[in-house]
Amino acid sequence: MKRPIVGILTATALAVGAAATLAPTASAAVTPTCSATTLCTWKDGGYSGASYSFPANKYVTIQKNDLKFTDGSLINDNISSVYNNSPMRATLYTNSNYQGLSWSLPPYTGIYSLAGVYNDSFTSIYMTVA
Ligand SMILES: [Ca+2]
Repeated sequence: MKRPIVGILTATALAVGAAATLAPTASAAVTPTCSATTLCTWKDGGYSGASYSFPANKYVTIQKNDLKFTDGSLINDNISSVYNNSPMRATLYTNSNYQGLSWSLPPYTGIYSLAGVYNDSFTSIYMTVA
């Protein structure tokens, strides 16, 4: 009788692990280096690697602007961590023109490491008064 029970528990643990892997990791504990009143983006997870800071007073379609990180690589479909160091709300979208899947960041919050469908996928960003 023990074997079936162990089997069920293992399957449940694996399902929880898979779900956690797909969700972005929000982190309030780590505050990155990010200029005031900007939305900072990084090529790599952990607020590391090449970066780019968007002024927190406009919306941006990354793809159309051909914006690049500090190392010259395209920002489009390449953001792996982001921090909103501004009093505005920032919503990032996987498609241009603020469409597709989205992730909304309240003021002064970030995503330490994007994962799953959100990693290397953002193409437009819209910022509004929080
Ligand atoms: Ca990346």
